[in-house]
Amino acid sequence: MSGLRILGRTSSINVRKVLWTAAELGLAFEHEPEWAGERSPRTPEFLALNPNGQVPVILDGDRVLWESNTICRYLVGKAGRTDLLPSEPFARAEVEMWMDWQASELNPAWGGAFLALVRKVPAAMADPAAIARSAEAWNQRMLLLEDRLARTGAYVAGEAFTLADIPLGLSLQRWLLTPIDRPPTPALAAWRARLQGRPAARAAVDPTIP
Ligand SMILES: N[C@@H](CCC(=O)N[C@@H](CS)C(=O)NCC(=O)O)C(=O)O
Repeated sequence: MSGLRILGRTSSINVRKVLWTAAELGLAFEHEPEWAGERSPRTPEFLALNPNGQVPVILDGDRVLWESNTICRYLVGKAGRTDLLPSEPFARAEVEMWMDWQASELNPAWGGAFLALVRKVPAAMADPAAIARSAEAWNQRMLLLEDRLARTGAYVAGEAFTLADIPLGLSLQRWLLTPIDRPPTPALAAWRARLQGRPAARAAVDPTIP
């Protein structure tokens, strides 16, 4: 089959990274939101695409990729959009640094609080101390991001919008829509307004989905 297919439910923040990136690039694609929704990603059919049994997965023709940040970098690279992911090694590494930070430091911090308070997973809801610890760790990392945005005064990697703004912008939305006590974050609020002004973000991102 030719064409780009994006597999995965829209409630997944990792799927939304890919949808937003595709919108920024103006790509034509087919979205299959039933995966990890009404269709299990643990079937042999899906596991043949991604042995982790997770979304997102993309098929670009008959070529398959998984890992959301990698998919976003691939799509941007294929489109030749060096404004979103620079070719100069240091500038590129700065963008990738913040993308990796989202995946490896920020994302694990919200686990307990998000699963309990938004997903309402019973095992997570049963441990209030773990929820409080997660909320505290999450807030601490969001304050680090607040400090970064206060310094750049614009976007995560500097004056211009880059690929780093996509995973982190979605992470900010998740934080704001999770019922925890949050410290004031004026630089994040100003950045969110800038992101929400982007036509691709308005088209691809439902601002009510945590
Ligand atoms: N590191 C992976 C994580 C993917 C992931 O955690 N996907 C979740 C949804 S956000 C998933 O598919 N969970 C299995 C399920 O919902 O059945 C990525 O960034 O793509």
